[in-house]
Amino acid sequence: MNHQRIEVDVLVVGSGPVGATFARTLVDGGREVMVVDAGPQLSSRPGEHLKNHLAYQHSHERFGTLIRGHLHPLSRAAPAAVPDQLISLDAGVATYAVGGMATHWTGVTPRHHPGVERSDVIPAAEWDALYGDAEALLNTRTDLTADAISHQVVLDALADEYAELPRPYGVQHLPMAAERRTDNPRLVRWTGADTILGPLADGARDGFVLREQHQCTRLVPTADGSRIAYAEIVDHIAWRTLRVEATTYVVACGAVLTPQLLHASGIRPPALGRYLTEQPVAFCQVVLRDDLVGRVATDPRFADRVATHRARHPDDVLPIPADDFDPNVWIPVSRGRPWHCQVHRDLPYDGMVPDPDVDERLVVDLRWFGLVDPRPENRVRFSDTARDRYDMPEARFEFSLGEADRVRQHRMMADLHRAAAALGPYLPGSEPRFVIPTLPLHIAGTTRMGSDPGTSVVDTGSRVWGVENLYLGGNGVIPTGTASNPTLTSVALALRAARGILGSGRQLPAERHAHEQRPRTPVPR
Ligand code: KBG
Repeated sequence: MNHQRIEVDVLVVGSGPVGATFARTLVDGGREVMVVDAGPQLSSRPGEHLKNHLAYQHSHERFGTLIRGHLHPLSRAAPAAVPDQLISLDAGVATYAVGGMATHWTGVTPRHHPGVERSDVIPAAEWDALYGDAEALLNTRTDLTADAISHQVVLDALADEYAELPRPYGVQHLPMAAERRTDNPRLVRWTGADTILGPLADGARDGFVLREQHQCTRLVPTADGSRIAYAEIVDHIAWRTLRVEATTYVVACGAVLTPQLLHASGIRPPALGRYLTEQPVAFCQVVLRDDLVGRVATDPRFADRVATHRARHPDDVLPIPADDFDPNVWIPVSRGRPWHCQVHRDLPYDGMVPDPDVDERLVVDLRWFGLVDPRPENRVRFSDTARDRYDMPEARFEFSLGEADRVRQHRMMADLHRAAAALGPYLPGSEPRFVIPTLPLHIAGTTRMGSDPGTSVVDTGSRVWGVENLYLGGNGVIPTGTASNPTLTSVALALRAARGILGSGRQLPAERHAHEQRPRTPVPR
């Protein structure tokens, strides 16, 4: 293996939505950025959502099969003597790919509830502005399926059932980072890291380079530990190591791989890997009730579409066109309801076999995500001896629910039953259950933000305590227990951190001095 030394302005490790947010913001602000990702680039436009390909647009099964191969186990599962029935965190998974998990995510991007989920280390007004900017970057919108027939049927039935919920916490459209194509509204363009990168993804801007299959294995601190001196990067394509010297380092490679890299680098603040949270998922599928389906035929909102469908398919007993979109309906977290309710068709869970006798147009998926309290004893631990497939410290999870967590999950399950009853009978084999192995993949808290270095890893600007040029991003930074999908919040926090980097005099005087004195090695594209 040969070696090469490279100097860059900012090194970003990880090219998922959060790494892309840092890159875009910093390049827009005049910094030069090199992004590295251990995984391969799977699309010609870097970091594109794989569901944008026609083959996967309309088959949850086929897409599920594809992405299962993209979920790499992080640890050898150590089965518990008495398995928990509500959640299991024996083995986590990570996506190694340019674009990270946004190559296959569902794009569900709700704001976190101000009192129940959101951290108060950031002022409320600032949260609102950050969320607005993050939504714009992710192209989050609520109109993806707003006009679909089954969406409106489900929305109306649940709105009737939950009539007591006050605005803005009632039944509503699910915010999704995805948009119907204008050239062909049958197709959806799902947001990927490429969406966030914008012109950077088209190679249309100087000052940006993205390197696939470049794995950062170590950040090497200066002798006093106050700064990162350089990063060691294994280039798996040319089989060489790079010594990358940057003025600023950002690590955003997921809630497990980010603390793993810090651990491998000997940067081990007391809270690293601790306060881990994950969301238990209560799940079931129902078959839409006959009376709800029957009303479609007489509903004036659907008259044209039903008539066209009947003319084309006179033998079809259902009034719903085959190309109607699945529902995407949301009941947000609110006080007294600390769970996120998502009615959304998605990949089948382990062991689920579709029943060919049930018409897919009638199947509705209900996923309720629960909140668990952050506790220091819930953690990912990294080995100093065992190595994973990427030759990094092997991860092991120590995670259990507290008593309050359990009570909350059972209340959530009762609520799932209530919602299901408003929509129809359970699909046989998909009666309500907690999903095991746990699959929202919303691990958070492992590099948490805070104002106390004893109980957090980064400060409120996402900078690692005591290391002046090292910033972290991703769900690991979220310090609170949450029930809603975390990506929007992580992107919001990344925006704040990147703006902080830009605003902090761009570079500290010592940095600028060192930086200016070194001859710049141009980074080859
Ligand atoms: O349904 C999805 C959901 O949208 C999500 O964010 C999570 O990652 O996985 C769920 C599947 O259980």
